[in-house]
Amino acid sequence: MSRLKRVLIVLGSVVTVVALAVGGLFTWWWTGADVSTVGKEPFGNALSIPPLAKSYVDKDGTRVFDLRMQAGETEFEKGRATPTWGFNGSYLGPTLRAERGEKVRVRIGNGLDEASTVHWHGMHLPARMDGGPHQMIAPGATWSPRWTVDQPAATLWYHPHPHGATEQHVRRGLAGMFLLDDEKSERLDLPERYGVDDLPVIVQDVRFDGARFAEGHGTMQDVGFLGDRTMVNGTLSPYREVRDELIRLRLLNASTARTYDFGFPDGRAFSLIATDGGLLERPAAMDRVQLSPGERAEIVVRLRAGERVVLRSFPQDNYGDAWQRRFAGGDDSFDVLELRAAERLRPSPELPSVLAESETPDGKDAVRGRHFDLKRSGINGRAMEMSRVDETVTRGTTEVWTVRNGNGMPHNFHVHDVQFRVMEVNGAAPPPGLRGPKDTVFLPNGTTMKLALRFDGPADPDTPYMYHCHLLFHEDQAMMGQFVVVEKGQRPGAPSDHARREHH
Ligand SMILES: [Cu+2]
Repeated sequence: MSRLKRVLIVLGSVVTVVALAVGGLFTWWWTGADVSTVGKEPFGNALSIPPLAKSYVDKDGTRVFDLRMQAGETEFEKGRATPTWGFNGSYLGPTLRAERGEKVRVRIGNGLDEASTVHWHGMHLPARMDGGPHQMIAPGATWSPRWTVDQPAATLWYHPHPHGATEQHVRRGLAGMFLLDDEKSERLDLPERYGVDDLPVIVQDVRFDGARFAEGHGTMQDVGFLGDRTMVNGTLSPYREVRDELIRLRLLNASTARTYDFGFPDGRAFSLIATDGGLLERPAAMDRVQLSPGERAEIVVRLRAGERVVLRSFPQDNYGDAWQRRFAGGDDSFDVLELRAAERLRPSPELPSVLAESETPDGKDAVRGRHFDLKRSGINGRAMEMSRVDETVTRGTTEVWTVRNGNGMPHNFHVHDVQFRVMEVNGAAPPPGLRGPKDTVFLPNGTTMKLALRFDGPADPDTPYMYHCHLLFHEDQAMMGQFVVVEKGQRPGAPSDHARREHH
């Protein structure tokens, strides 16, 4: 054999071995890239239920709550203390509850060593009370926003919104529910005993690095932080014993980047009764409900005596291309919460066939349209600027906003102050899960949505509300814009380019 031939054979085998190794590595990397806790959760921890926040009514009739942001430690697993943040405790916060028509005030003390804010996600309220990036609370300071609840019964929530640090502050544990009731909802025969047949279900994904929360974003995870297991209300591997035939789950996706598609392993149908901003006109039978970060859904599920049922999050076909599904969470699946039905269940009344009258606009009286192109680098080609007002809307008018994602990765879209109606998804009528009042919608790549929004003020040309992607990593990276509500003919003001510090 010539020397050249020998060299070529050796070279050929080296190339083959390298190709096989690379192929094998790729296969290993690809098949190992999805995360699943299905069938692996021992469900050994009783689900914690956030306490209802104490409040009192002061002499002018205002319901007053006290919240304090604080650092602490939480034992998610016995003997392992994780540094966390919480409201009035070490992790998450109490559930605030108020009625339509009530005046409320929340006194928020910042016991942390950095500034933050508290935003009332889904609440219709004056811009100065919204708790966005312009209403910073300095360490040691107190902020006391007040407003009158003027919207239907709903499952809302609260969380920090400091520009550039929202992902960190929420992931450390600053989040809680804010439930609203109204006269009509109170008369409905729905499961409504908090913590008994009406359960708050705050879902977050988490990853541990020893005792600490891991923070890093994995390779290819351009959506932001993705955990390898889930918690409900801060409880890992949770179970809940229940004693009623019908159980209402108030699902809140409080994760920073992960989208879930909730359902049950046996494919049983459940009734969707409410979306972000409150009750649907009538219950919708579904077997899956998809929630991106910030979205809520209230579902009612029927249980049989003695059974154990797992709330599961399934892989999502609509999440994006194969690459996005594999590396950015779409193929992942989680066993989230086990419901353990007692041997004898209290009978529940049938769900009402009519729940509420829609209060969201239908868009027919829209005075103008706007377009929003979602890109990770910014909305409509502009990165968030604290001092720039992007959109000016007139108080008392309805608009149609067309939101489009062609950015190759999943995004969502949240608008402060309003509950809107989804008019169209890619030119078609919205599916049942998007027919109720919404403040946040999921837009996988290639999605265009038309939304009808009504801005009922009050006008404040100097203080903007936000619209943004609620994947908090994207939001922090400036995928956010500002709008002000003005009186007809009024010009927008000039918001400060740095966050105003609130003091005592
Ligand atoms: Cu995004």
